Amino acid sequence: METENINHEFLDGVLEGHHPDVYYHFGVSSEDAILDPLREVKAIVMAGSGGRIKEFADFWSAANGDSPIVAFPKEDRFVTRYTAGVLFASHGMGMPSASIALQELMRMAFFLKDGDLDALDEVFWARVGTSGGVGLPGGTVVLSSEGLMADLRPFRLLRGLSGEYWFDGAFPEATRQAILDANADAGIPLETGKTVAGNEFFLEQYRLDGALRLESHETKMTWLQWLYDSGVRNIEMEGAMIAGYLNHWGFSKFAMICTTLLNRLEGDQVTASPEELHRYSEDSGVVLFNYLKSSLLPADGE
Ligand code: R2B
Ligand code: URA
Repeated sequence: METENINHEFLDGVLEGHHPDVYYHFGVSSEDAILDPLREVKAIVMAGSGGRIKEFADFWSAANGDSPIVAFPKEDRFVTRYTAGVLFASHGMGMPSASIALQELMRMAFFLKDGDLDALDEVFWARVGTSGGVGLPGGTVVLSSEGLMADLRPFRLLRGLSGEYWFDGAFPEATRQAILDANADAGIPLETGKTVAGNEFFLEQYRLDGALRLESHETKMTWLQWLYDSGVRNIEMEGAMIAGYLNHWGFSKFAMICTTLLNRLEGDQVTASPEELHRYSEDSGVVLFNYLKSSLLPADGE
């Protein structure tokens, strides 16, 4: 872990009892007993939608002998469930929303692990989501090797007085390989590649079907081809920030698992049927759970 990048000035005071930490958008604080069982957390799984979080938690509870599910009371921003060592939390759409969820989850993880950096580094983080494929058909699950912004540079934020804050978008190779290994027999089309996070579903993803249209067919195809030639295989809206923040604290186990809903080289509109969308979404969950089972559940016979 990169301890110098952790906000000890604020977070150590929580551990020392000087002040609580209020995870405002999750509706809980470090003083709430609801967090007690979460001290055992081994994985934190994020997804865009709250519905998905509830389905994931139900599945993981059933896979663990109907393990009890803890639900945070506030659900108007993010939906959260904890069961059998895994904290599932929604993050909404886009980096401004997901960064709020992630910063509060990182603070919560620090508190839950009592500031023990070795224990913290054992926690596996994942975002499971949807994306537009770049040269891949709908229904392909992409494991991200790197998260970049639309200009193929890493995530950055405005630093009002002096330029920008920059982050490292790499996803750890060993975790990616472990997920691939856990899914070798899954029968799900799995690819690895770079992922672009757009700040906008339409304009920063060069769609021509938005209310605003600022690109032509030629500029769109030039951008998409540049992405493809640079090793990008899908486009979504959070990964560059998520990798950047987790790298900033120095976590070593995290991944992004996103299914493609369409091939952006062939179009802009998501025309897959509800049944296809459901299957695509299930597949990315299967890839996650195969890994969680291989890494968190005791092997047969133990
Ligand atoms: C993928 O899908 C959402 C937009 O439809 C967004 O959250 C993302 O990254
Ligand atoms: N999510 C995105 O951000 N882009 C797509 O094309 C599909 C899903």
